[in-house]
Amino acid sequence: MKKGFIFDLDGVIVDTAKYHYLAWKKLANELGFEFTQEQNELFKGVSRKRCLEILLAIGKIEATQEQFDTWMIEKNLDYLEFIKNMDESEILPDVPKVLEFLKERNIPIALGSASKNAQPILEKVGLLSYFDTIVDGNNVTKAKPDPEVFLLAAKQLGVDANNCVVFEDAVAGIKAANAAQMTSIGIGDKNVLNEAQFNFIDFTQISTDFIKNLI
Ligand code: B16
Ligand code: MG
Repeated sequence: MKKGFIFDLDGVIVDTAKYHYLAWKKLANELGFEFTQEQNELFKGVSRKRCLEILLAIGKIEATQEQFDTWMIEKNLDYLEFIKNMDESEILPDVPKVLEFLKERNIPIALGSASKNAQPILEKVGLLSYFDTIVDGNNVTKAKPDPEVFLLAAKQLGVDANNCVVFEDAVAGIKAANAAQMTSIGIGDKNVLNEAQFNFIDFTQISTDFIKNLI
């Protein structure tokens, strides 16, 4: 039985949430309201468009389509500026160890992210070559919790969905993995990610024996 492994990006491989937060906060402040780290939790795994809708609801701001489009672009330009100098030091602990372990065993690896900036981020941190395919916000029409992103990743890996394992840090991502009939592994707070089949605080807690059992 051929197995496949799918990794989310933000919160699993790198912590880009802090840069998304800075960019959204800058926009909120320009529009005249505060945006807190706590509110930023709602944005994890959520598409850029949906994030702006939530942000404007928080600020009680009504936007024309033109303003909405301008603010989407502005936020992304600021985000790109914040991530400009990202490098391998921003990879979350033990992620390369797990990728290497899978690679040595010829296990197909995919990225399954909501971000439209996924590929340049993987390049910046030097992990791009580990991935056999990348499915991100540029390739899907339905956002997580819809399983589209993971089903497409499985298809591109040539692996049956029920033989795929997904690492996710967002509730919507765990729901998407479960809806795709995949093995869902929550990375982060197990009380938040309580729908995941397995939970770990981060990759340092995942043993090679655990991965071997999944293969
Ligand atoms: P972009 P993930 C998600 O990444 C982030 O968690 C989420 O906060 C962000 O809004 C989304 O990507 C879109 O990102 O603006 O770069 O297209 O966790 O799915 O890897
Ligand atoms: Mg994530």
